[in-house]
Formats: sequence, structure tokens, C-alpha cells
Amino acid sequence: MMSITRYPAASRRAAIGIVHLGLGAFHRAHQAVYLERYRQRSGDDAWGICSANLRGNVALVDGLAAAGHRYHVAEYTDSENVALREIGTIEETLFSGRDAGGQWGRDLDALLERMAASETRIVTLTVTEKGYFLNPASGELLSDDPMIAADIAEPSRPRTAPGMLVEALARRRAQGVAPFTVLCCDNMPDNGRRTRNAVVQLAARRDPELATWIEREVAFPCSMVDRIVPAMTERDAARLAELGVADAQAVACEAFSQWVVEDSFPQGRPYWEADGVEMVDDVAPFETMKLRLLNGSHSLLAYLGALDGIATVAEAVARDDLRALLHHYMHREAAPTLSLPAGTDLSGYAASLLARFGNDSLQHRLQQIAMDGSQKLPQRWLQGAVAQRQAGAALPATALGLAAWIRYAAGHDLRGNRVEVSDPLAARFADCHARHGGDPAALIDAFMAMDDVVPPALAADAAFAADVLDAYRRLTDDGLAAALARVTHA
Ligand code: NAI
Ligand code: CS2
Repeated sequence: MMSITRYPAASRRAAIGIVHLGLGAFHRAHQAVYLERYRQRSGDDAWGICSANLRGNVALVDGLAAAGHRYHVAEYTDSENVALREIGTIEETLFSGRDAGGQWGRDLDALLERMAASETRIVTLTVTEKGYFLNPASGELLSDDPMIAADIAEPSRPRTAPGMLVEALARRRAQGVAPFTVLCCDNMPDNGRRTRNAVVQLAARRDPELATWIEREVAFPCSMVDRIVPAMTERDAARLAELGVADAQAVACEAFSQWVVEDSFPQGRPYWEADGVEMVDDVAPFETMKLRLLNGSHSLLAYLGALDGIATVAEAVARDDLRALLHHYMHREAAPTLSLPAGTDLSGYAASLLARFGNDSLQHRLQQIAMDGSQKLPQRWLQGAVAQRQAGAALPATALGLAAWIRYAAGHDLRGNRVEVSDPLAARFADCHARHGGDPAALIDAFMAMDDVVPPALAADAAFAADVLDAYRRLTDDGLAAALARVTHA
């Protein structure tokens, strides 16, 4: 019998003090939930959210508006216990992307006006790692990208998140309005600094004095965000309907949630500590631990599991050999690269991750996690691997993960069934496989030479590249179980 705990939304509406870019599943299940809980506890109605999509999913924008900007979040502790939260803290939804007719910027004016308004004191973002248009390895702005090039050519009609931030800050500066604080909530290391990097580089292409002003006056605190929020499936929606939840904008997620935020908000912020948000001076230890242990493990499961036809995270960690690989990776290959937050019980944290991954009430598809690997793997595996290799460590799990990512990029699993390769560099991957698919050594060399993904020190490490090639051959010739055994029984 399912145990259901229901939490209705606050009945009052709130003034908009926050604009969010990236109205996705995670925003609805994480930041918006914290803010709903904050305002119900504090009675402070100054921090309502205007949430916008800059690309895709206009149906969600309009669906939320039609539903009076209320939706449900189903927080599953396990398959028998769920908390159903009604969220009402999103006060407005806007769309500035390209519509079905190819027109851009339906609500662009309204969005920029909202961002330039003095009442808006924080802008948060979940636009995915690729939404900042940064070279994943160097952090340089991808100024040749057509979207960024368009923002450089027409800065007052921005299409990208960095472009939106630059135009809104330019308007505030011109009007003598203090800047908002920019709080990135994407899975990137040093995400505040990376966001600043994108914004300042783009601003400099428009007006060097504006770029200098942004560098001097605008706060870009870092944050570590953690809550597993899979893309909704039909099965998720059917289960919610059984609980009496019929809104198409509902999301399902785990009960666990964490938000660690650098406390740098010159224009003020909600006092959200009472709702579990950890305000700290330095997010880096929390961020690196989470990105390498949780997300690094997720990406290992994604490529290795999907190649063997496994569909979800829970199904993958039900396999003893994949659990053994994660244990090896977390303790032997990732943990030595970490400066842990004070008081962290690493074994306990690693065990909690395996328990969270095993939450069978979530349909967390491996192929969703496999998306955008070129934007994710540098911070999840590769930056730690550089440090480990410099210390002379063997990294068989990381080598196997890279081999699996390269093989996954071929677009079919080990049995020849199609897998979804969704990545800004997908065309390049396909070209590499077309040229070198029959020559594994050349294929590995070609992927390892991608200096916008693989750090040069790792690309130059011939012994490591040989390990990747050996893992690739074992995976493709002998299968997943043999490849895993090579790591965990070595
Ligand atoms: P989603 O697919 O539901 O939403 C993605 C959002 O990003 C959409 O609003 C989309 O319009 C926007 N977007 C994508 N590419 C963009 C671009 N180039 N420019 C501007 N906007 C763009 O995905 P979800 O679950 O909301 O995740 C979004 C991000 O949140 C992740 O990439 C990650 O950085 C972060 N996150 C997600 C977690 C999860 O478990 N889903 C957990 C922790 C962090
Ligand atoms: C996942 C993350 O899709 C992915 O890349 O690894 O979204 C993961 O669910 C979150 O970071 C958990 O906090």
C-alpha cells in the first residue's frame, strides 16, 4: 500500500524576485521546491520566479500558464513512500526560443524587461552544460557557434543564456539599476566562474567597458546542486495519475535533495538555510566530490549499461559486476583526487549513492545520462584522471568508461541495436567512426586527440591510451562482463 504525504502550495501569489533560465525538470523539482518551502515557512512573498525557456518545450511554458502556474512534484523515497508537493512559486513562464513556425523570441521583450527590472535580484540557470557555449576543456567562449555569432551580431535580440544575461545587465547598467546576482545551477565545476567567463567574454565582443563593469560589479556565486530528477516517462505519468495527479507539468524525483551555495548575493537572497540550503564560503569540495563520485558513476553506468541493452540506472546497479565497478571507481580512482568537505564519511557517501541509484521507483534512463558526454566527461572523469596519471596511478575503470563512451558514439549497442547519440559533437563522432570504425587503434587515437574534450596531458599519455584501446577491444570482442571482470578482478 503506497504511503502518500500531500503538501499543498501556498495560496498566496508572490512578487517576482527571481528569473530562471531553463524551465526544465530539474528546476521544477529543485530550486522551485526550495523556494516553495521557504515562502511557506517564512511568509516572505518577495521571491516568486519568472521561469523561461530559451529553446524547446514551449508546451511546458504554456501548459504551466494554463494551469495557473501550479504543478506537482512527486518525491519518491522508494516504491512504497511518496511525498506529493504542489508547487506555486513559479509566477510567470515565458518562451524566447524558436517556435514551430521558425520565429524566434515570442516573449523576448517580456523576458528582458523582467530581467532588467529592479525587483529582479537573482537570475538562476539550468540550461545544461552546453547552454553556456564554452569549450569544455579550455572554458573559452565558442564565438564561432552560430547562436553566439548571432548574439554578437544582434546583442539586443539575444538567443543564448549568456546573450540574455549580457543584454539584461547592459540595460540595468544604462538605467543605473544595480545588477542581479547570477546563480548557475548546472552540473559544472566552478559553475559560477564558468558562467561569468561566458558572460564577460561575450560582453567584451559588444563593449569592453560593459565587460569590465560586469567583472567588477556582478556576483556569480557557485553552487552544487543534487537531486536525481529523470525525464518523465509515460509510466511515471500513469503512476502519478493513480495518485490523483493529472497535471502534465508534474515531475517525479527522489526524496533526496541537496543545494550548497556560495554566499555572495549583494542584492540579497531568501534566507533559505532553514529549508536545508547550505550557504558556504567555498563550494568546490562539495562540487568536485559530487561531480566525480555521483556523476562520474552515472556516466560509467550510462555508457557501459546502455551498450549491454540495460535501460535504467536501477536496473544497472542491480548487476553485481556493475556495482563492483562503481565501488572500484569511487574508492580507487575518484576518491584520491578529492579534498573532501570537513567531516565527510566517504564510504557512507559512496554507499548512499549506490542506494540512491537503486531507487526502483525512478525510471532514470541511461540514454538520458549518456547525452552531452563531450560536455560532461571532462569534469566527471578526465580532470581527475589527469591528476591520477601524474601520480602514476592505473585507471582501469576510467579507461573502460572512455572506451564505452567512444563505442557508444557509434550509435548502436553491442548487439547492434540503435542508441541515441545526442551531443553537440555528434557529427564529429559519427565521422570518426565512419573513418576509423574498423581500426580500433586509430579510432581511440582520434577520440583522444579531441582537445576540446580530452585534456592534452591525458591525450599525450600513451600508456593510458593503450589501456583505453585494450578496454575497447575487450568490450567489443568479449562483452561487458569480461571487460568488467578485467577491472574488478585484476
Ligand atoms: P530538461 O531536459 O528537463 O531541461 C533542460 C533545460 O535546458 C530546458 O529548459 C531547455 O530549454 C534548456 N536548454 C537546453 N539546451 C539549451 C541551450 N543550448 N540554451 C539554453 N537553454 C537550453 O533537463 P533537466 O533535468 O532540467 O536538467 C537540466 C540541467 O540541470 C542539467 O543539464 C544539469 O546541469 C542540471 N541538473 C539536473 C539534474 C537532474 O537529475 N535532472 C540534477 C542536477 C543538476
Ligand atoms: C545525470 C545528472 O543526466 C545526468 O548527467 O548524471 O543529471 C544527475 O541525475 C544529477 O546530477 C543528480 O544530482
